[in-house]
Amino acid sequence: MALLTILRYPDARLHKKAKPVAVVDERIRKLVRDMADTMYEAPGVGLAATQVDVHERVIVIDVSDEGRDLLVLINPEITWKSETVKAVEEGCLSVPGIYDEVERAERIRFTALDEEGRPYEMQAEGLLAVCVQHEMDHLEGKVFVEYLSALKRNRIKTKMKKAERELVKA
Ligand code: GNR
Ligand code: NI
Repeated sequence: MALLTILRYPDARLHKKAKPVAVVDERIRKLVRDMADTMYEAPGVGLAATQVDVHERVIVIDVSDEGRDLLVLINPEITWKSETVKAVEEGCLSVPGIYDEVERAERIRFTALDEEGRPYEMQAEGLLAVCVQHEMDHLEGKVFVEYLSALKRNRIKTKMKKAERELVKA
């Protein structure tokens, strides 16, 4: 088992746009395993490769109660979004301790490849729909705090930088 380091906001590398995976091979399957270990250990319900400084389009999600229902999304594309949106409180492993509401499409359909490179399509609602949209934003270099007001975002930046300094001192 290998745990990866999760980048913390504000880190410029969180704003890099991820490139599509060309072939789903053993290297990608190892990345998926390490990302899943890192997500479960955190613990979190999702993790995008961008957060572990790998700029390829790979996401792991597990929104199950017991936490052993891993969903792997490689090169995901949203093919449909409901017009209805819902504001849900979000958090992010790259912005620990910060929670705020973000409006997302209530229901989505998406396509992706699994860890064997097989294409699939899925419809999602509830926490899964929120999580897929949150993780796909990471692949575009977007962190959820960018939906908040500049005032809130600047407060969060200051708080995160202070926490970072405390960590370095300790
Ligand atoms: O663990 C996580 N919980 C969460 C809760 C509400 C909305 C989105 C998320 S994703 C987050 C893990 C994470 O940062 N993924 O990028
Ligand atoms: Ni996140």
